[in-house]
Order: sequence, then C-alpha cells, then structure tokens
Amino acid sequence: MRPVNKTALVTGITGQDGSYLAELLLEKGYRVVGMTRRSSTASMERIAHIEDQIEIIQGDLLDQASLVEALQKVRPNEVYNLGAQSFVPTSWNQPVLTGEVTGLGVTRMLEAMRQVDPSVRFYQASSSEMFGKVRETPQNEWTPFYPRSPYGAAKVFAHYLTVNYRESYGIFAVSGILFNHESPRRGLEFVTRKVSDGVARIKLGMAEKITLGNLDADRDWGFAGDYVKAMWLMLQQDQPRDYVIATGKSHTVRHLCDTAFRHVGLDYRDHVVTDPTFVRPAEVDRLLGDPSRAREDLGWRPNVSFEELVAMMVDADMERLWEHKGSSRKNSNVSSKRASTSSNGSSRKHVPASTSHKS
Ligand code: NAP
Ligand code: G4F
Repeated sequence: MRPVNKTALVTGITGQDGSYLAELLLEKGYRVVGMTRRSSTASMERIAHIEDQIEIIQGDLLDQASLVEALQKVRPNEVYNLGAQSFVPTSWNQPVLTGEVTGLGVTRMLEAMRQVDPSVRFYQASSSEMFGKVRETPQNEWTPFYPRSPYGAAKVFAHYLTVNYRESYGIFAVSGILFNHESPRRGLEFVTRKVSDGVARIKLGMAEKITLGNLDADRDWGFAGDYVKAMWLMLQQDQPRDYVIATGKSHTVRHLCDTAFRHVGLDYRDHVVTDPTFVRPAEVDRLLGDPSRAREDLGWRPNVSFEELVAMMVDADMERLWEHKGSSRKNSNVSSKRASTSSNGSSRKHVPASTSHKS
C-alpha cells in the first residue's frame, strides 16, 4: 500500500456502502474519517472489523453546525455523502424526516463545504429511484426524472443541488446515479437480503415462508463492493461529471426468489407468499441502467454477476444463522449438517449486517 496523503470524510459510514467504501479507501492509503450520529446504541457492526483503522467524528445531516465543525476538524480532501434515510417504504411514513435528511441534508453539507473549504471534492449518493416511472429504457444520464416516492423526490432535490453548487460555485461536486446494489451487509428490510435471509432460515428449518409484496418489480441489481469503486473513480477525474452506475441487466423479484431458492435446492413456489401490506402506494416497476459513460470515462465495469451476488448473500446468511444456531444448540453435529446446507460455499468473508431491522 502506497500512502496517498489524502483524507476522506464519509457520511453514512455505518451503512452498507460506507463500510465497503471505507475498506477501499484504506486499501488506497487514505486517512478515513467516518461521520456518525449520536445514538443510545452504537450501530458499528458493519465497520467493527476496521474500527481501529478509521477515525470517527460525531455529526448529523440534520445539524448544520456539526457539519461545519466536522469539516473544520477533519480538513478532508474528499467528502463522500452516503448518509440518508434510504429505505423507500419508510419515506411514506416519515416524508418530512426523509426530506430533511436525504434532501436538505445535502444542502447543509454543500453549504458547510462552501463556508469551510470550497476546494473539497464532493460525492453525492444519487439514486436510480429518481427515474421512478421511467421515461425511457434503459436509463442514462440524460433520462428525465419522475420520482415515485418521497425518498425519490428528496434524492432529485439533492441531485440538482449538487449540480447547482458545481455550476454556481465551481465546486468539484458529482452525483453518482447508482442502481440497486446489494451485499451480505445489506439491511434486512431490503428485498434481496429479506430473500437471502429467508432462504437460509427455511433451509435451516428455522422458518417455512417468506412474505413479500410485488414479485413482478424489476431491478438492475449489482454488488455494492463493485459500486463503491465507481464512487472513488468519479472523484479522481479531471472534470466533475455525473454518472449512471448499473450492470445493464435487470431481473424480477420473482427471478431473484427462484435463483436464491434454487441455490439451496428448493423451489420458491413452495415457500414464497405475497401480502398487499408490502405493496407500495406508488411502485417503480422496472429499472434498467445504461452505464456506457462510466465504462468509457472511468473504465468502470461490474465484476460480480447477479447469480454470484445471490449465491454470496445466501451463503453468508447460511453461515451467520448456522453459527447462531450452533451456539444456541451446543451439542448439535455442526460439521455434517453444515456441509449439506449450502450447494456453493463462498470463500469471501463478508461482515453481515445487523439482524435487528424489521422487514
Ligand atoms: P444504508 O445502509 O441505509 O446506510 C445509510 C447510512 O446513513 C447509515 O450509516 C445511517 O446511519 C446514515 N444516516 C441516516 N440518517 C443520518 C443522519 N441524519 N445523519 C447522518 N447519517 C445518517 O444505505 P446504503 O445502502 O449504504 O446507501 C448509501 C447511500 O446511497 C444512501 O444515501 C442511499 O440513499 C444511496 N443509494 C443506495 C443504493 C443502494 O442500492 N444501496 C442505490 C442508490 C443510492 P445509522 O447507522 O446511524 O442509521
Ligand atoms: O429492495 P427494495 O426495498 O429497494 P428499492 O425500493 O428499489 O430501493 C433501493 O434501491 C434504490 C436504488 O434504486 C436506492 F436508492 C434505495 O435507497 C434502496 O437502496 O425493493 C426493490 C423492489 C421494489 O419494487 C419492491 O416493491 O422489490 C419490491 N419488493 C417486493 N416485495 C419488496 C418486497 N421490497 C421490500 N423491501 N420488501 C418486500 O417484501
């Protein structure tokens, strides 16, 4: 590892992407400072394995003064703004909070940067959810937005604020329009992780069914570890530009279920039930990204296929739940049963996400 003498401030470091990005930046020799908000219980599970290599500063996207102070103390070269209320259904229950954190939080950070040091490079975590009721397929950097949720609307606001600070003040501010990206560290409420966790529970005899909403929804799913590389690349360019990051392939939730259950030798039709409670007030039916600009300018390509991603997530949940089950049933025959539960063992070690979310 060669020291790069650069400091990165990462908001949302305790989230899925924050943890992968922190690993990547450490590998590149960065000083990594993560901004976390105060909580009565710490949510450091995803970064526990690198906690001794990163610095933590307290701050909240709801609090302008804390952002100014963080920038003054840390003096970063790059800010990666990953912090957000990121679960789409919650944005209907808490639309004002979502607007405050996911939308206005970005204005607060950009204003703080303008005040403290406008030469800092800024990455905004924009989202394919902004395309919503899509105007064309596939979606690229010129596709008009049509958000279908308070979350999507907040992200559109944040996206244009980022463009505006670039155009108004010459700040090196870019938006990565990332399509859905997943991993064993994904929160349990998101559909991929809900399925991988459910499949593992069913295979291990801990559950019988998974209850889902719209099985026909179509998403362009990639691996989070690949996508954080694109974030970093965007801030290393000569000119600031926005990029769509996607695989260019989409799959339905039904196909996700089929792939995940097949991986452990089961048929999803025996275990998946639907419940209108999980259907959204306004759905985004199909997202499919065109990552041509990222391929040409950044040389970025996804490395992990959909099938590999699903297998990685199911295997990680099998391993986590098996260990949990093993520790609560000390006398069970661990090795023989474990060998029969996974048809494709993964050698990658992924720190799993918390098991405490509601799905
Ligand atoms: P995530 O796992 O839900 O993580 C969200 C992070 O935001 C957590 O660290 C959370 O901290 C933090 N946060 C929440 N409220 C905050 C506040 N008021 N102040 C500061 N931090 C706050 O999300 P993710 O999947 O890693 O996504 C990262 C970013 O990319 C988000 O902005 C998301 O909207 C965006 N995005 C994600 C995807 C995707 O498919 N994953 C696609 C496009 C865009 P706590 O641990 O304290 O809750
Ligand atoms: O996994 P999801 O909750 O992800 P969603 O809504 O696409 O949002 C994620 O990706 C966005 C990028 O496009 C990010 F900006 C955002 O922060 C987040 O990371 O749902 C995916 C699809 C939806 O169409 C949903 O209706 O799966 C469908 N679905 C069907 N049954 C379900 C379920 N989603 C969830 N969460 N739970 C279900 O039971």
